[in-house]
Amino acid sequence: MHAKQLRVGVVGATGAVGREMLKILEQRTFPAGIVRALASSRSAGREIPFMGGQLTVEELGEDSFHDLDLALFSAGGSISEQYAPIAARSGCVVVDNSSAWRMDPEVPLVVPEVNPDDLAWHKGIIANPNCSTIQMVVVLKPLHDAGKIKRVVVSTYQAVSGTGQKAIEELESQVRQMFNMQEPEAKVYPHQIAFNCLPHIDVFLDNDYTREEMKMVLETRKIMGDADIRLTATTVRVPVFYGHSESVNVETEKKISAAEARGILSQAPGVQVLDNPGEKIYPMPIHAAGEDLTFVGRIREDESIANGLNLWIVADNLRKGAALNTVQIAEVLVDRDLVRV
Ligand code: NAP
Ligand code: 3JN
Repeated sequence: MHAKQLRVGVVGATGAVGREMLKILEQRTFPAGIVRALASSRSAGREIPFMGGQLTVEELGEDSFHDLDLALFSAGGSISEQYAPIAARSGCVVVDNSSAWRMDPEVPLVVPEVNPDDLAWHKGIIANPNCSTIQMVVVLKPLHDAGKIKRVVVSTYQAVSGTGQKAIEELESQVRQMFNMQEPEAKVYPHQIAFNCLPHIDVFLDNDYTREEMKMVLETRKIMGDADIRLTATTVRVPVFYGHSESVNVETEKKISAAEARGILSQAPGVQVLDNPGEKIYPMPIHAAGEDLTFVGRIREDESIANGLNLWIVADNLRKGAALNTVQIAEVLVDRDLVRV
């Protein structure tokens, strides 16, 4: 079948990530003949604008995939666990945004700027990494190639859109409540998020790290193909709507000066260096929101060790962190003829 006739399903099409996926399919004129929007029975029948027309949301079911070639999933881990194998068995290739399949050795975990060749060994399911991992590895990979990374210490500043549509609404309504002298009501997060920071993303594990923190450790090693990289993370939710920021400290085997790092990163695919302290130029979430690149600045040598760098990395978490990376994976699958149509 010609690529133009690709039949694509978006699972979780009504959510924060799903809606961004539809936007990106449209913006990048993805070669789809048919696009179907799938979600739960709650939103079946709803209309979503797409390519100048409307898509009617269909309820996801086991028979949703037999006439699809490609499905982009963003409806949570339990939906992916249940439906991705059903889709793959029926010949529909899945690109999954959840953590359900990321660490499965049979499933490639891909950031197209870093490890596109891993797509060659897919068996029907491909995993999209966590947003905080994606924006970090597009910057780390060229530095790893230049000087071999030994250790990374990262702290994140993550926007509420990472939690989904209800969290975006919660920050909005808490800000409104506080300006009206009312008690802010917390339903999505365990504490008030407006004018606050929560060092708590996803659940706490037995080692007292959160699952978000451990995702960054394990996913980075798998994507970079280097089990020896040591990494430790602290992930923090901040009252920002769109755009995750990260403070990243990197120790390399071979010294990379700040000037060399700027040169390397200015050539890196998907990366833009914004680093001019004299002019007060550095990446910020207000500028990264709606953009496709990952921005890096505040590039400094870590003066406390021989071979260290400090970096500040910002990207749109719903785009590069989720929907865009998923669509980019799908584009590589199409370009390399890795979708069975
Ligand atoms: P969201 O705004 O809450 O949207 C959830 C979506 O899942 C909605 O479309 C919802 O449909 C759908 N859904 C829920 N239950 C369903 C069911 N039983 N059957 C079919 N569809 C169902 O959440 P989001 O922020 O878009 O995130 C969705 C998922 O994407 C997350 O759970 C996570 O796994 C993944 N994600 C990944 C990253 C990343 O870092 N790569 C970032 C964010 C999210 P209804 O409208 O019918 O409820
Ligand atoms: O919190 C963020 O900023 C990113 C959230 C990602 C997320 C949210 C709910 C479930 C994930 C993920 O992609 O890791 C999951 C999941 O475990 O699938």
